[in-house]
Amino acid sequence: MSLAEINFDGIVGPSHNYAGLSLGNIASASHKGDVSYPRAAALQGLAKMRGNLARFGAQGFLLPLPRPNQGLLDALAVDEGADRGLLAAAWSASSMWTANAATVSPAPDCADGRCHLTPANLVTMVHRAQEWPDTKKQLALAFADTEHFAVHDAVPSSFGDEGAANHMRLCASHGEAGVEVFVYGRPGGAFPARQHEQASRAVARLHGLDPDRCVFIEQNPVAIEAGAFHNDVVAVANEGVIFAHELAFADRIGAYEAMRRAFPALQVVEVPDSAVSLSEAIKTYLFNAQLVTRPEGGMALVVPDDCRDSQPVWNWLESMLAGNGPIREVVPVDVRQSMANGGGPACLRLRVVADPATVDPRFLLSEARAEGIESVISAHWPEQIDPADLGSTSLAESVRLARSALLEALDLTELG
Ligand code: SUG
Repeated sequence: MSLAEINFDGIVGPSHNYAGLSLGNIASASHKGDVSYPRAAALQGLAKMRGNLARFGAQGFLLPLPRPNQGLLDALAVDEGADRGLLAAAWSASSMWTANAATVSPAPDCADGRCHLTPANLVTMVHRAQEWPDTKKQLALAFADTEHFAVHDAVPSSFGDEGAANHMRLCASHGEAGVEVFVYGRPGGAFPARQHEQASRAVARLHGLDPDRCVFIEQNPVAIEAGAFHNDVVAVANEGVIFAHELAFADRIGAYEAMRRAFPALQVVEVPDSAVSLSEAIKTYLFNAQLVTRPEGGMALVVPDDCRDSQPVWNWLESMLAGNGPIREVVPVDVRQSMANGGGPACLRLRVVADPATVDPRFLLSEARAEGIESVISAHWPEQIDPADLGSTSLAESVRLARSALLEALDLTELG
């Protein structure tokens, strides 16, 4: 068994649009009503995957879910008189943000020695709550090898769960047992706290994690209020390193102490609010970065290229690189179509530590498969969508055909 970290990126779906559906997500609200470019969005995502494959190793992907979702339209009896937001929900391509697909505990952390995956119920937002049954179907196919994987149902919907976006793992190296850090929000603020503590604790129990190797931390309500609707907007971890904003956690000192008690070798790379304000961090998505171990050693930070447009953020990154810290390289990527809906490089990927040989190869990217995906996107993804067009029969038809063409090209028609 050779365990590796595999990033499974969500392929941006053909119905990608800006409907302003996520309360508390500033980018989503501020782009409400804009024309979207699904083809460009999907090609941006694919370019990121290809770059990471060439540079850092194993790369996987998950497919867009069936949209528009007729089941949701029927369940809500959406008609001419219904709220446009409900119609748009059934068209949402939000499953592209696979950091919210599931919480993943690698095999070395779990009592039964298997890698456990729990799809996130995403109950706080109607457009996201529809995802998990189809996500589960896909995970059960990609990780069908039950000797190595266990795929659960989502936790009951009384408790909101947002998956890996509110979960970090600390370890000496990916294949060794780690400490899992769950970050939850406390309800009561202006914006919803989407991750509930009870959901985090249920996932830890479902996965059979050792309680001494789990840490539960409260998100800073100030960060949620400023637009950090998920913890991965203000913090990211890889192996022994956490890269976080000073205001990420409710009790900053207590949070690092709790992590250190469980994982003494923790290295904290913290950005002070005086260098990069919370609002600048949320605007540029500095922390919604992929922190990855380089094959040659040291870590790279894959950041949105929006970070280059911000003097304070870019200055901070340059001074970090000039120092002696664990992050040796910064790799800007263009994911602007996703960013305008509040999804940066880290939102677009789900990390799974596994032996690639135990994963269904149809979900693993190769250069040849990337070319196949690219030609389907170029041929079938709508060039643009005006949110006013959602509901159109002809657009629905082309969105469905586009997805079917992708399933066929990847030999995954059982997901139809
Ligand atoms: O759930 N945006 C997503 C962005 C998810 C980002 N994921 C992580 N941080 N891991 C969300 O808020 C916007 C859809 C719209 O407005 O049309 C949206 O769902």
